[in-house]
Amino acid sequence: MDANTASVVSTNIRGKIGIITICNQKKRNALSKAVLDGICLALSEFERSRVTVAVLRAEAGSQVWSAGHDISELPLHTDPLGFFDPLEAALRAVQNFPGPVLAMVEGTVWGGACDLAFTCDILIGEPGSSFAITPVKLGLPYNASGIMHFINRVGLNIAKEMFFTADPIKAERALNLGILNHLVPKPELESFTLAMAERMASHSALSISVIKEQFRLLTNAHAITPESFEMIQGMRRKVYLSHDYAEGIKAFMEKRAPVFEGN
Ligand code: LCV
Repeated sequence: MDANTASVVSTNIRGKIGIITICNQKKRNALSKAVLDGICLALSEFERSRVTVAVLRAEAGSQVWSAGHDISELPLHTDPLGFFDPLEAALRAVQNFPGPVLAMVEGTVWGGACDLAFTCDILIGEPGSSFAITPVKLGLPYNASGIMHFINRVGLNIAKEMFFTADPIKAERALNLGILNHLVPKPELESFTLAMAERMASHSALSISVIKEQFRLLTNAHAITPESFEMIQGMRRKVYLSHDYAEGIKAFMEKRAPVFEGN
């Protein structure tokens, strides 16, 4: 990891368990390219080091697990969530890591960080955890793979509510909806998460890796015609080239409410 990445992501290996900590609190752990590259590099390092279970967390005491994509790095006039973009690469790195990735969620989760947490295999939260997906606040066209992550995690109705309202889902409801696997008191969050990681690490990593890959293939298996794919891309292009998207980013940077005109 280069100095820039290492300044916002730290890693720690304890036997077969690898811990990735996002430490960018001054920007509320926003997912900058450096953070996202750090997550990818950490997972690659874990694989080389024969780590079989990963934990993704923020620093202890964080009020915000992650504020989502670093808005200052969102590109204008091009797809902001392209296949090779840092967030998408990190989401695939989590899915392709050959072992469970546990999201240890302390604090609130926003936007692309919600997609990142939902892409993890297990989510463990504390009473201050909440989850919000927020493209409509920026006028941003989320992408099909990301929408599928939400449908797979919470089902169609709740996924639509999350996307159309951008409202945070708080911890208790997140547990009831199956977003959280477990909701534990904040002081127990780390010990509970690491104990589960230890149990997973004590089992056959080979068996787990093949079962995890089958989960990925089965949940991603949605036939879509080339024409439908091209229609999705065309619709999304209209949005990311729109006034609304440019206005959404500008408003955030100017710390004011956006004025969307629907074009
Ligand atoms: C850059 C930030 C950010 C940030 N980027 O602290 O979902 S999608 O499709 O939209 C996707 C593209 C995506 O993920 O977009 C980002 C979605 N995220 C959000 O909408 C959350 C934006 N952030 C917030 O609402 C607040 O920052 C929360 C509620 C997370 C925390 O509020 P709090 O009052 O504790 P501040 O807002 O004062 O933020 C502290 C510093 O972090 C920066 C923010 O600009 C501020 O910087 P300055 O100190 O330089 O003013 N920051 C926060 N989030 N996503 N920068």
